[in-house]
Amino acid sequence: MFNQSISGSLTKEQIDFYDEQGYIVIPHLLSDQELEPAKEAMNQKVSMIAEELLQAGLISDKLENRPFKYRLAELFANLTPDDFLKFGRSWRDRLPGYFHLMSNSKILDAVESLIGGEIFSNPVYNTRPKIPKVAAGAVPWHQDKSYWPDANSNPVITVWIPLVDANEVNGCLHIKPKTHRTKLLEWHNENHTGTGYTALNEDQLGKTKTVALPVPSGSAILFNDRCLHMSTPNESDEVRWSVDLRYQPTDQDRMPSHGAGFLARSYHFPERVATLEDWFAEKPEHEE
Ligand SMILES: O=C(O)CCC(=O)C(=O)O
Repeated sequence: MFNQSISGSLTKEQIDFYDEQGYIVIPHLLSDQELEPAKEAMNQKVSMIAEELLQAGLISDKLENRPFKYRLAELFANLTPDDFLKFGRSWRDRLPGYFHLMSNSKILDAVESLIGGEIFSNPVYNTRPKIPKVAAGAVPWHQDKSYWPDANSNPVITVWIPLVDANEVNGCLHIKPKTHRTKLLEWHNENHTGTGYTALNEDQLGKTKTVALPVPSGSAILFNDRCLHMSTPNESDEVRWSVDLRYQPTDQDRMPSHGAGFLARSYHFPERVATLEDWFAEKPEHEE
């Protein structure tokens, strides 16, 4: 039941779960229609990659009519992991579809329940095309904060959204509940996939049981940046498409060394909420 004293869209039960466990799953938060602009951005990049592979003589067919779920996997089916990694293990393009997704009111409503209504969209957002047989798709155990250890920003909330059904075959997210109150653990950079992901050793993971989080497309998993998480390899024949977006209160370190984030929601200064044009110009706020 809607609780008048809580702003945003989460129920008290959901907020309590998040506070206690360090994460919350919101099944089917976004519809296919709401995911479409981001999918369009991903398709645009895939077409660019296909063109480059064709020009380089690595493929003979751009597979233009293959479905979103399969095309990128099939383009690289006979190529090497290095061929794939040339395009990056994750992507952070400034395409309109990503801005629209990061500004989606259903996402912001959920985040508002956890951090209030003055919301800054953190510069660290990723599109992850996890393709079969590329080891770099599997992300080792880590805390997101290991990527910004010196940032004075708290809390940073990751919103992880798959654009296909994510499951244990294609490499869904796994989490260690209740680890969000741990300190930042000493990490190392793994050295076998060519990605340099930050990683923790087995003996740093503690006794907390791992929870696998298979979720349908458009669901959201929100978690705190100290929460231990990882994802497994993609053993399917499809691409496990996902995005990870991040939000924090506006009065925190905006982490400019990671790029330009933007004011996504403000009740105090609604006129300062960034527009698409501001975002393209890397202006965190609208200035008029
Ligand atoms: O998408 C994945 O497989 C891993 C995501 C992740 O580690 C993150 O969002 O921090």
